[in-house]
Amino acid sequence: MIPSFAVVGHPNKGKSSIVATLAEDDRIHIGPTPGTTRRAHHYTLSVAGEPQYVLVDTPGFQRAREVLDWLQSRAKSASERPGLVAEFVRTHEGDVRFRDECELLDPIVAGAGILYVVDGAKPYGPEYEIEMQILQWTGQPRMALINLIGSGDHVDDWRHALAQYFSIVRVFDAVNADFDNRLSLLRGFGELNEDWRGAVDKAVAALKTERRRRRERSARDIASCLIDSLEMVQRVALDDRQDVEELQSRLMAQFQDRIRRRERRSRDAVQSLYRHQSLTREEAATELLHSDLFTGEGWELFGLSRTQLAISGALTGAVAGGGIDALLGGASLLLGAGIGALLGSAGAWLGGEEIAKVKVLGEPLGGRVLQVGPVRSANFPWVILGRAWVHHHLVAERNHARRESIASSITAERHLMDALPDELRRALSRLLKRAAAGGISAADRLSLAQRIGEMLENNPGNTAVVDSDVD
Ligand SMILES: Nc1nc2c(ncn2[C@@H]2O[C@H](COP(=O)(O)OP(=O)(O)OP(=O)(O)O)[C@@H](O)[C@H]2O)c(=O)[nH]1
Ligand SMILES: [Mg+2]
Repeated sequence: MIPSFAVVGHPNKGKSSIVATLAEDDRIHIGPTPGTTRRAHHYTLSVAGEPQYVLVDTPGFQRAREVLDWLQSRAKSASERPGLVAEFVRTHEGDVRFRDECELLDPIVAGAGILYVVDGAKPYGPEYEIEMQILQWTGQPRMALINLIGSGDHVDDWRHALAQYFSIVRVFDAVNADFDNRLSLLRGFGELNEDWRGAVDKAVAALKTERRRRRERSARDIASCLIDSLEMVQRVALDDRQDVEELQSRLMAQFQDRIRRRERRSRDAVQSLYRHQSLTREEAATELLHSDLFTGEGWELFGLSRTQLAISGALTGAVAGGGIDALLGGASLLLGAGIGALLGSAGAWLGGEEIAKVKVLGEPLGGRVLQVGPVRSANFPWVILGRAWVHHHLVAERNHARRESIASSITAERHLMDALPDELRRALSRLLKRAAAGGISAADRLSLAQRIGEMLENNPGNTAVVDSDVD
């Protein structure tokens, strides 16, 4: 049997937030008003289809005093107490006055461990003692979690009070806890009861493996997105009556949209690997990372600096492709106009290099085709990579109790990619050049995914300030 833990306490202390974090479930209802959770719900955390532990979200205590009076009026010896709690639940099932108490005590009576949640930002008060006594009477293994909602600090008082009723007392930030905090809390569950230790150790190991797997799969997906974006072309048949310039802007817009969509698909894939599906839905209409893929600002932030581009040798080839490839003389003059404006300032610091070539291709049967792409700007793959890196970081570190949308701002350094370890940047550079040349080999594709995996292990926040903040 896998261990289960009932998360209990006063209303509005962050119980559901803790469940959301530990069960990796961002659909759990969390709200600012007491009484958000009305019924007990079981959430199983599974890794690769295998259940590891169960968390039970419960409503808060409403009539603790009456419950304790009922228990105390019947108990003659300590040995009877757990049985009496069970009897309380049995006799009050269906009694609306004690619905919340029955909901929260029922899983404990059934064998769940207790996680008692308090808010360490608010002062300790004797009313909590009644709840703690009831929990003590259940006789189940129990841990207290001091959550901090707000800025007050009464943690010491709480510790003194809680230590009398709980074998383990921990401070746990339900909303900001990172992966290591979570693992450390889980290990604590194993200390509560010998019988659970094996299962808890297994869960910790499974979560670590899963995290590595998610990173590797994200890297594979980002590599595919990168290759698809580098290989993308958009074509349209050209006839003599059409306004070529108008057609050309439309084609360029469509082309950019397709790359944006491909990038968004990759974002969704990464978010779903980390079980942030609700976030995906929320974000569908808006750009996750504020700057658009094709604006100069984004290129300044996410790509490589000109110096690094030059050092890595990425500039050659890209610069060589300077003009518009005109296969059909006259038309190329028309096509040449306005491309810089279309592309904004994206390549400005590369001397006005265009992102993608626009070509007019002659067709064997006499028709003509206007083609845009593939993208040949040297910094383009780095910008895609930089954006994916920041996004992955925000998602991987994100807690499932967080409800605001993802936003990122990078304020310190520019040229995020300059911060990569030299060896890794050089390796990536080699692979990106081969990808840009088209027809990347299976072996190179694999190496690219591996190298991107290495990149994801680094924290982009080490060199630049990355915030995940309320919009
Ligand atoms: N800043 C901050 N807010 C938190 C934290 N934990 C919970 N909250 C907020 O506190 C409120 C209550 O959180 P819930 O998780 O719904 O609390 P609950 O104990 O399940 O509440 P009920 O179901 O109503 O008993 C929500 O607005 C949360 O966003 C925290 O660690 N930090
Ligand atoms: Mg709740």
